[in-house]
Amino acid sequence: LLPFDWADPLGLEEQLTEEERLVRDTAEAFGQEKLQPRVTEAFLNEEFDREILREMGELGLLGPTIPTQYGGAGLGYVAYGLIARAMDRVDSGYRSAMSVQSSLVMYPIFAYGSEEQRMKYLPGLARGELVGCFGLTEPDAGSDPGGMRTRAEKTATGYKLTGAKMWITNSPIADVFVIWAKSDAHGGKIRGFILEKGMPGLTAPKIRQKLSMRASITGEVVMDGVEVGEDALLPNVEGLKGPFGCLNRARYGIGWGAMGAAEFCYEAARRYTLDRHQFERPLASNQLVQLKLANMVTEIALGLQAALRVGRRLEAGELIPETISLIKRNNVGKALDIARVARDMHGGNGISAEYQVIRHLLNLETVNTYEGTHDVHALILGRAITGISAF
Ligand code: TGC
Ligand code: FAD
Repeated sequence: LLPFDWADPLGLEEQLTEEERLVRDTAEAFGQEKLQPRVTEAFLNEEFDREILREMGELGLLGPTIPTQYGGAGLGYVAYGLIARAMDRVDSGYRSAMSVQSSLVMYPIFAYGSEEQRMKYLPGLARGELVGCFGLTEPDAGSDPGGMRTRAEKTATGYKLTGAKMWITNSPIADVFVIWAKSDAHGGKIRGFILEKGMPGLTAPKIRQKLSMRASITGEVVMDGVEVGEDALLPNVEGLKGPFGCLNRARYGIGWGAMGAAEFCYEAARRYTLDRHQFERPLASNQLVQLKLANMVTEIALGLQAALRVGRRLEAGELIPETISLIKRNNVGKALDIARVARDMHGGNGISAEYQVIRHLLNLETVNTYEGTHDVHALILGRAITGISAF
């Protein structure tokens, strides 16, 4: 008989390659040594330190699946997932910064961009010298991005963009804006455009007073007749499959990331209930407490195995979007439950920033909503199961 490993019961470790373990160790060390010491203040003060992206870039954590000739690390999807998990273990806001830059900005420029666009933007984004953002959601088009109002009108030399995007991670500090708009010149179809900071008519005001994701910066993107050249158009994709192609990658990363946040909460609850005594014995000696820890470790172990399976399929070129919905929805939902129970197990201390579980809980409320809400992913699965669209 082998002993039970409370931190890794199904042996994720032995399913990873040597290279993946190395990437994981680098990302975890960066998270614990560089991000963990500053996260509580950042969250309390509602601040994102832009230098974090440069630090991630130096370690090769940005655009890790992008080929090396464009500045990426040329790694597989499991390595990318392990980076997301390490960032989320500290704060979902830091994973957001990484996943927007990697999957929602670098990926579309790599997959849909011209060679000139790739060479112009990808190396700077990979180094974290440039910050990117991804504008799909609008004030009146969230779960239904096909209802967007942003328009690109043809001009003599390119396009003029008018509209507003809402809830855009990193927009107030972004240098590069990947914007999705309905283009008159393409029969009203959705097309992607690359805008740059400083263009006349382009502003990105910060959204203040968030009570979730406070260590991540979020803003609007307002486009008041922003004129761009023909070279701003992403030439190789048309329609909603453009943004969804990026979202597949980011949602997959969230499947791993949510498990990192959940692992933090589970480990904190385990440590706390072993250390704290009530009724002259450790809290962990109570059946109710052990049941909660057993539920946590079960969901985390299963969630990680599911994320690994989807990652290996992606690496084999097998992209089944509904399986990504399955892990995004389930792993975030379970992480949210785990964070709430961990908060409860910490008693009064559980509401203090010092113990951190409530920060994860608050963040996971956003993670449950962005990149497709929990219920929208149920409807994506429902459509695949029944053949009937219930949106
Ligand atoms: P539907 O008719 O289903 O599809 C329209 C076209 O898109 C294609 N498609 C996909 N392609 C690739 N991957 C996928 N996962 C795809 N899903 C759909 C589809 O084949 C079709 O192509 P074509 O060629 O026939 O035109 O579209 P619908 O309008 O009925 O949409 C339904 C629904 C609900 C699934 C979709 O709108 C949806 O997923 N809504 C959720 C919106 C969302 O996820 N927004 C995310 C915004 S970005 C964000 O939150 C970033 S947070 C970043 C951070 O900080 O981490
Ligand atoms: P709505 O679509 O209005 O949904 C409200 C509620 O109605 C939800 O519970 C939803 O599940 C439910 N609902 C909607 N339609 C149906 C239906 N047909 N059947 C049943 N229930 C339904 N977007 C970007 O483009 N880029 C970003 O970088 C980005 N970053 C974000 C960062 C943060 C901090 C947050 C909070 C959001 C971010 N988003 C971003 C936006 C995010 O993707 C949207 O908030 C999300 O897609 C939901 O859209 P909505 O807020 O308009 O909610």
